[in-house]
Amino acid sequence: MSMHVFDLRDDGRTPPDSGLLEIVQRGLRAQPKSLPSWLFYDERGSALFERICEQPEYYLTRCETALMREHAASIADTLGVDVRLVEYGSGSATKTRLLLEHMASPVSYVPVEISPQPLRESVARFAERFPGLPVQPLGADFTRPLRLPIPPRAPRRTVIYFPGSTIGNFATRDAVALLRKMRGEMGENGGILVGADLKKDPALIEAAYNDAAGVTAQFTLNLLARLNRELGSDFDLSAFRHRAHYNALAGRIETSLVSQRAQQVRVGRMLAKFGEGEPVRVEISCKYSLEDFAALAAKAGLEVLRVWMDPERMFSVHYLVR
Ligand code: AVI
Repeated sequence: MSMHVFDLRDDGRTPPDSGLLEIVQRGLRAQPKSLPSWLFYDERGSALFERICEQPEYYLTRCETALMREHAASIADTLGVDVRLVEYGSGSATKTRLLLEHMASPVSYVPVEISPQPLRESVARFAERFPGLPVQPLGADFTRPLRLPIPPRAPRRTVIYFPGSTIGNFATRDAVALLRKMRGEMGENGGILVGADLKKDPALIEAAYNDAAGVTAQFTLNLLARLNRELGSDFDLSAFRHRAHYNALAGRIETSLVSQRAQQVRVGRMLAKFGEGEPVRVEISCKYSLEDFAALAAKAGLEVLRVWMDPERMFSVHYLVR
């Protein structure tokens, strides 16, 4: 089990302890080249991600919010009373608010977030909206084992909320390891409420990652700007292009930065060579059928107790139990 948790450190989603330079050099030495997707989320990258969520092609946020508007009462009813709600991430304002509004006597709300500023904002937001609700922020990387704060009173159950299809950014083996870790944290009687994007017309999926306004392309390229700033590397941003392609066989979007010409880039003392058209993989976004997701959960020793979908059946939220 702890082996699996440590495996998560190489999954492309998990911020490391070891030096950034080392991680980047290792990724650029690999064949094919790849860089971890957590590198997207510096201040500008996080702001760009917010803008992605507003793009008309990026249906995920719109559909998950519609789902929560439609089903929050039923979801809250399924979770039951006296729940401690632990959210992986810093309180996706609308969705979490909708859920908490319908929950009967929640014991506490525990947002888990590695970046201090979003965590502070989340606490302020929820304290204002739910004055009677104990908010117990936890500054931590949710992919690592967590020590949850002692709740103000004994909860009937702990529910881990993981919205937004972030589970899809983990390869299967790492997603299973993460679900297994959650299974331990929720305890015997607990549950996991997790958002997952559904398989659908590949054209719709591809459009979501190739918005016409080019925000996703900016988001992807910002990764190189971040490396230039933080490592002093000399990536020429105009010599790389964003590419997001739906691999129907694997059921996932594969996002790469593609070198537009043969070039060399200095990264620390390393001179990284890129061929013309050579891709650097920076993200995967897995899409599931309901059966796929149930099979994934089963690998982690979990079963789907209930599933909800938005009216267009684009997005799903699953309630998993032991
Ligand atoms: C955070 N995650 C669920 C997003 C996704 O859809 O995979 C990240 C993203 N990458 C490009 N657009 C959005």
